[in-house]
Amino acid sequence: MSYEILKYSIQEKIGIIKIDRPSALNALNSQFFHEMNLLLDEIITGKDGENIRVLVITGEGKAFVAGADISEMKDMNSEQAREFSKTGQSTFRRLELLEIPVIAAINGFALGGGCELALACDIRVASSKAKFGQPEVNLGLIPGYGGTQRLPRIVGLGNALHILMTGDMISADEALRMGLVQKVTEPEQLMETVIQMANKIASRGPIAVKRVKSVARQGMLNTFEIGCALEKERFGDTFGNEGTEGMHAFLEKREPNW
Ligand code: CO8
Repeated sequence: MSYEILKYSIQEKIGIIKIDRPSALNALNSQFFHEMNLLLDEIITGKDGENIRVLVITGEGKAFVAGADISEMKDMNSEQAREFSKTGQSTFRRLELLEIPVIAAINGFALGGGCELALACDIRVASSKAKFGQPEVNLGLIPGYGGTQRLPRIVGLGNALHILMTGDMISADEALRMGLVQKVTEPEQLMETVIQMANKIASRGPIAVKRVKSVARQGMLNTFEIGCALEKERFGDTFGNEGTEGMHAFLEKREPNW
């Protein structure tokens, strides 16, 4: 399927989504959400037999995403705004719940809905030129795609409220210091670094990788005891299949046959 805003390519086991609307700094409009949901359907069903192991999301030009599309939102009433928020929230939740890991390769501005998109990814790698922020309060708005909920969980309440209440942008290095991103690279090395990371993850036990994601994410939403009970179950599941093969391969000094 061809899309207007999203460019999708596959490099071996890595799917790469590029948001390609640089004239509006990749601002998120209804068309984006429509295409993203179609693409997620394709990825989940493994259409055309393409079973990717890691998904990467990046942006074209000087922005990752500079926010929700202000031109589209400016004349909405409350009901329409709630609908737009619901669409964004459910799309980002689908992304977050994908079984495979999702890495955000943040090439530039990640503001408002763009920062929220990055927050819904599992790992964030930023170009040193990237800038982060939740500038909604500058417009008299609040985040609507999960930012008020994910940001405090990722950077802690104080850091999150500072970002959410001032509307200020922070640099990639500040984002790294507070754990908002996991790595910062020179701009020209961003994609190479992310693809290398994705390839490394793709070379690990594919079922194990999916399981660490789901157990860690479910554990964050539950008590420690529930998380540990889930871990024990999934740990046990790895025996008799991928885990057994991985351990045998190690002892036999050969590559595992996943
Ligand atoms: N929406 C629509 N268009 C945008 C957006 C946006 N978020 N950001 C930039 N653009 C457009 C500009 O209007 C401009 O268009 P044109 O060339 O036609 O004038 C073009 O992109 C280039 O932008 P600039 O000329 O402003 O580029 P600069 O390099 O000078 O500045 C900035 C870059 C600092 C990123 C600046 O563009 C900016 O401040 N953008 C807005 C950032 C922002 O406020 N984002 C938050 C939006 S609100 C939001 O995301 C809420 C999410 C939850 C929604 C819930 C649903 C209801």
